[in-house]
Amino acid sequence: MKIEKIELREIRMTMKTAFETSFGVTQERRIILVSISSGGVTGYGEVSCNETPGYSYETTETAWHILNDFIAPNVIGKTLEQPSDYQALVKPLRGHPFAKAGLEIALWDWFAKAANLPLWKFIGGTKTELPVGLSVGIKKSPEALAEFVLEQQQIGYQRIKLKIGRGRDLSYVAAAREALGTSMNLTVDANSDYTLEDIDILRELDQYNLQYIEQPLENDDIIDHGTLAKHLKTPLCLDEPIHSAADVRRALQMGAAKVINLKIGRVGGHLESHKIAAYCQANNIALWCGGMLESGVGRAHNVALQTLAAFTMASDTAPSSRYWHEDIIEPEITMHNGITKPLEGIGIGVNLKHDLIAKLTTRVSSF
Ligand code: OSB
Ligand code: MG
Repeated sequence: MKIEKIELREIRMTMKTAFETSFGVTQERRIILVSISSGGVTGYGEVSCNETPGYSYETTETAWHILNDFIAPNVIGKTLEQPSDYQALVKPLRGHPFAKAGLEIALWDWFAKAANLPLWKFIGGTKTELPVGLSVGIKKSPEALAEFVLEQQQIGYQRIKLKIGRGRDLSYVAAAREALGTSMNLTVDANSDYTLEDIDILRELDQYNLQYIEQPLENDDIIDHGTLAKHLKTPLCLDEPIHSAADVRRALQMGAAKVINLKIGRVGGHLESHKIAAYCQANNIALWCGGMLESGVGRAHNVALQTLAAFTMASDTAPSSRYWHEDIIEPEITMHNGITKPLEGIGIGVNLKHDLIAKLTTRVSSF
């Protein structure tokens, strides 16, 4: 295919409720939608980094800069035989995986549509029942958290992950565990709020029978997580420092993680995601797909990815209605009894609501 047209479009979407993590509060999302057209077929992607450099150094603004000034001008007019040909075009650009992924995943959607296949089948997915976990932002008090997670458990989520931070940890986890009972899959995500000096607090978490503790230490660390793991019974899960299959290999070598949270944007797209999935499967590392408060476009890509057999734990693909009054896709992502199913339409399997998207648009750049 020859890339005839690329469109970058920033939209603003207001979340139903604010989402608080150890690095900040999100209420309004700024999302870049990427579309690629060729031969009458259009593929769609989304840049899923945050607005502020709290989770990653990338922001909506840096991704706009990288895509608009470097990636799109270099990719327009090029001919690709397969989605992986894109890698050679972005190789000279260091870092910025979320920006790179926005366009890369649109290419996968295009190639799947051109092959007349749903994306999940195009990438070799086989799972048809995908367990859904919920990521719960930090709440005002342990009591408020306990009440909220109980409601969510009744909705059917198969795993509940609590965002924690220093000073907002043990009493919250204790209250949630008490409310949910002993058998519910419960996890915590610290988004890098602790250091090795907090080892005593982190050891206290062992008593709550957590499925894993996600990213307690620095965002680019693998080595200290290996040290910490020796002091804990609870398995560790890495999120922020994993950008490639090679990073997963390093984590395994350091004993730093038994579980990996894979986010398509953080690793630069589908191709690296598939390599990580294959590596985890071959090495018995538990794997699940994380969320970045995406619109339905990003979530549809996440759903397709999780159909790979390597995904062994519930993923953060909550239904559209959890975050949005109205999502930008139809059909919306739904969940029944804690399960979401792969989308059977071709490509990402959803249509974009172009009228709604036009109303949410703040800027457009066309190539
Ligand atoms: O650590 O998983 C995280 C959102 C923004 C930044 C980091 C994270 C998150 C989430 C969102 O947990 C979960 C979701 O999209 O459902
Ligand atoms: Mg995380």
